[in-house]
Amino acid sequence: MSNNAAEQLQTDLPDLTAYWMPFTGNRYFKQHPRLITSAKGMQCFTHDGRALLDAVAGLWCCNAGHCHPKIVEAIKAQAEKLDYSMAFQLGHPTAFELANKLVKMAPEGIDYAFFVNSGSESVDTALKMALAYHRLRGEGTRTRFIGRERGYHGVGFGGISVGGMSPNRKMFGSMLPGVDHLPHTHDLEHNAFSRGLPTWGAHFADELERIIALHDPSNVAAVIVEPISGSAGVLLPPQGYLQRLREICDRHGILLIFDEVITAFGRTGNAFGSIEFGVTPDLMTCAKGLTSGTVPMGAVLAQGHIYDAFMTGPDGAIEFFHGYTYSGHPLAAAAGCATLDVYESEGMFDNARKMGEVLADGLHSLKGEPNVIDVRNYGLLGAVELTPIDGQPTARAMQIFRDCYDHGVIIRTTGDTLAFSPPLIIDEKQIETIIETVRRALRT
Ligand code: PXG
Ligand code: PLP
Repeated sequence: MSNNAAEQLQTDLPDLTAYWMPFTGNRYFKQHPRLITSAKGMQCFTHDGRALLDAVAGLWCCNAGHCHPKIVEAIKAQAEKLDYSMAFQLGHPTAFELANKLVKMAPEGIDYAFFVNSGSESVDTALKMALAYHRLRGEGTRTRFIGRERGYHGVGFGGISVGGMSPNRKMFGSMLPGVDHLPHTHDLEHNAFSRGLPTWGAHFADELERIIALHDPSNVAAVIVEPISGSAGVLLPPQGYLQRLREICDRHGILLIFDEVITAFGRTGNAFGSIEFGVTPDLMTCAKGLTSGTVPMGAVLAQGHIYDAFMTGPDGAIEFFHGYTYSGHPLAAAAGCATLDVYESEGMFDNARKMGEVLADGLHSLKGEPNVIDVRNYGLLGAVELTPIDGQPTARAMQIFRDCYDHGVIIRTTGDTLAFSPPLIIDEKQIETIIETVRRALRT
């Protein structure tokens, strides 16, 4: 593109003043705007006419690639037919269709889907379900939750309370009472550069016994963890760890909630992390890839015994006083149905598994590059951890992010970790481009 054309595009920028951007350095951004104006497949196109390879699938969500024609078509058709219908006491067919498709895809024993609009809402909904479940069964003293350090469960008050990301918590007072946290499972000394799940560290799960004993099991409602922590930098569960959490919860009548907002819909090479790891939670949250990021939507998936506990009052009475104006929104439901269909018809989970190996090879080949202190991978998820610059945490990773952006690749950073979670449609050549762009940036 000529300089003139690029300048022309620059002047087409909207006024950036009024929008208070989420999780963004607003002042820096508005001086150095990076706007995506269109996207297709693996690529995003910027306001100044550049094409970028998307190594994060938007924000871990566009699993089917951007603007998949079948998903776009389904949204258009739904918008023309039914824009919205009352979500409480009335229904519409597409939401039921999506719930059926979802529970078919979910692990054995998960039979019900409750719709929400985001991962954060799915977490708050699951926590409320857990509290009400125990109360309905006459165990109303079970009100405590156990989350995990470095867990990310969205930004609702429930989610930040059980979550373990300090910056997301520190400004917001005491949050939900009665929450405790497991230790995270990240250990560079024993597990640096593990390929796939680390073999060392299942004993981190035993901390749960200690925490439960401290509070007494009769006071504990649920344990919530991500099968793989995504947002904190792709922290993997040691082999056997999730199984041990399940066993301990079962022993004490405590519900296990898996937050699968990132790990669901092919990220691990399987439909859900819980299927991949062979551990079925009582409740499971999901969002993001449910509609491939096209229309906001999340869901809580529940085992039959949870749903059944609610279905006990008089006929016609509301069983769960909870829901959102846009629960099961027609456009989101149509997008979800089309998305689950293309995952299946185009073999995207299989591709994710296959390409996951290529991504793992590529990422682990970065061992030995300047400042690389760990590489982690599972399925189409990966992370490269860097030594922080003295006194300037996060600055090194931000430098790499900006360098990659300038050289045509969008990556994600969290702390001083680079994170990778590309659309499931990625091919070998695109993975190579990502790896070599990162390698170049690390050497700069
Ligand atoms: N749970 C998990 C496990 C998540 O990863 C949420 C809940 C919240 O979802 P919503 O849709 O409310 O954002 C998430 C979201 C990042 C990043 O940079 C991660 C998320 C969202 C935005 C950025 O790692 N995860
Ligand atoms: N605030 C007010 C005043 C409302 O009327 C509603 C919904 O009716 C909400 C918040 C919640 O909105 P939503 O259902 O979209 O979460």
